[in-house]
Amino acid sequence: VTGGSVAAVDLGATSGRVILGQVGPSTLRLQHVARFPNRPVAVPEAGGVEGLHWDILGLWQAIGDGLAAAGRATGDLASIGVDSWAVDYGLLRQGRLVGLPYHYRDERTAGGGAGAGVSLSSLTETDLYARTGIANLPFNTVFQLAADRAAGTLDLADRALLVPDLIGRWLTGVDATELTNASTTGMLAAGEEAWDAEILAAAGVRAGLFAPFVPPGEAVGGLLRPLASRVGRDVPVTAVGSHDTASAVVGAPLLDDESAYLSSGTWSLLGLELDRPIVSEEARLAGFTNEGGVDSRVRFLKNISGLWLLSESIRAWDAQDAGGGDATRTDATRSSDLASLLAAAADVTAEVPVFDAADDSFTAPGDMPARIAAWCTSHGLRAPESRPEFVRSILESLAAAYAAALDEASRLSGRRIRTLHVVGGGSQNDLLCRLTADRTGCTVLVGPVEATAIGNVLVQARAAGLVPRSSSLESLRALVRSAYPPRRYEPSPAAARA
Ligand code: LFR
Repeated sequence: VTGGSVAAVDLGATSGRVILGQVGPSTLRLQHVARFPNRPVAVPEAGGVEGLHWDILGLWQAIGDGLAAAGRATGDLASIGVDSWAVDYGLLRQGRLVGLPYHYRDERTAGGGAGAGVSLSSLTETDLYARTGIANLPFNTVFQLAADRAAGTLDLADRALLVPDLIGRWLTGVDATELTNASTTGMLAAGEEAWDAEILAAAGVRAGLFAPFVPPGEAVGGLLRPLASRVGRDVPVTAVGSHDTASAVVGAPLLDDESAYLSSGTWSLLGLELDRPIVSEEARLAGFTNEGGVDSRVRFLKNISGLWLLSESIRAWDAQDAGGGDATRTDATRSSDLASLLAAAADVTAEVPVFDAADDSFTAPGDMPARIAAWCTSHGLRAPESRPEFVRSILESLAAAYAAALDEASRLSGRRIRTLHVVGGGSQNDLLCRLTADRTGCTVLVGPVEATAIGNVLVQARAAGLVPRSSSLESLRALVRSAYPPRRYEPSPAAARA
């Protein structure tokens, strides 16, 4: 075991990256070799928008360039792995894309899901949860496929590939369905590595539409010719936790059973790593999901909105300012620059409303401050007034949602939780970390920021033998902890957990 390099392709909410990981038994170093925008494309039609789609071909080109750069940056590239967000997919017929892959924030499934809009014959929300353990989010693949069926496009397809698997096909020529991401379709039997035949039938999905499963750590195939020569050698593509959150949980340096994780970015994914799913009605009502993790662990977590609330608010304010804005505001309250907004939010002393950050009404792109204000008004709360108040209200609401979700996770699993590991881009938000420690009463251990890329890198490194192939997730996390010692926030004395 002598170490070497692997390349992680990570397609995130605003950008895609190719990151080299240098890994050895006691080494873990990342080097960014390419960064490119990942902007969903709103395709217009008369009177509105046809749909919100992936810019999949633009990304593919950028990934090829990034991998070529990775090949130039190192002489010993041992593997490539791809991750992205969950649930989205491409439909193909005889290898050709049937239409543009949809982005899950497209409104075609808004307000949908079992029991509303999209029906899966006689399967109720309770049935679906008991069978899959997957929370009923309107954009789950199963509901998106139902929308495709209604539009007639599903019938055209002979193959569906989740986005990282679609990239995998273009890299290697091999179709596979990576298991952690497959769990987010809402069609896998809970705790098993098999489709639920009844759900497939109810959704009108033919057995065989999806490719055979591949677990994280297994080889997908070798690079196809033109790309292999650009990269400089025939590098194997390895399945990783291709659901970005699955990779982030690998990269979260959890210490023990009293540790929870919060993957903080566009979304806040807060939960526990378990050996077995919890599919009780109570867990369903609390909004918890049981996604597939690396090494067959279960990611028992809740989807809470995240810094999306803030980034969409800033987008709305920028648009207002470009249109002339409100001349009566002082400079500090007019700013839409993140750093100054956060500084001003830290100084807010007025009481701000706490709204339900997990509410579906905040999922689609739009005027977030207006939606937050509407939520507050319809729940009898005074809406925030200034921009700093909105920002403070968003961060307080996120922290409050984390505290509530931690209590639920603890109650449902019977575990006591003392430590919350915050990883991902949102972990850089100092005010949010502070509010999180105070509202949860937990010790908050922060970092690494790049947990997703690290999880992607480590699963490949283990498969390639750059660290012992027998390494447990615990020993991979020990490597993370020593390479990226976490920053610590303690709750203020009045807030500490009893
Ligand atoms: C985070 C994430 C979440 C998933 C959401 C939509 O990036 O993958 O885990 O629920 O995006 O796919």
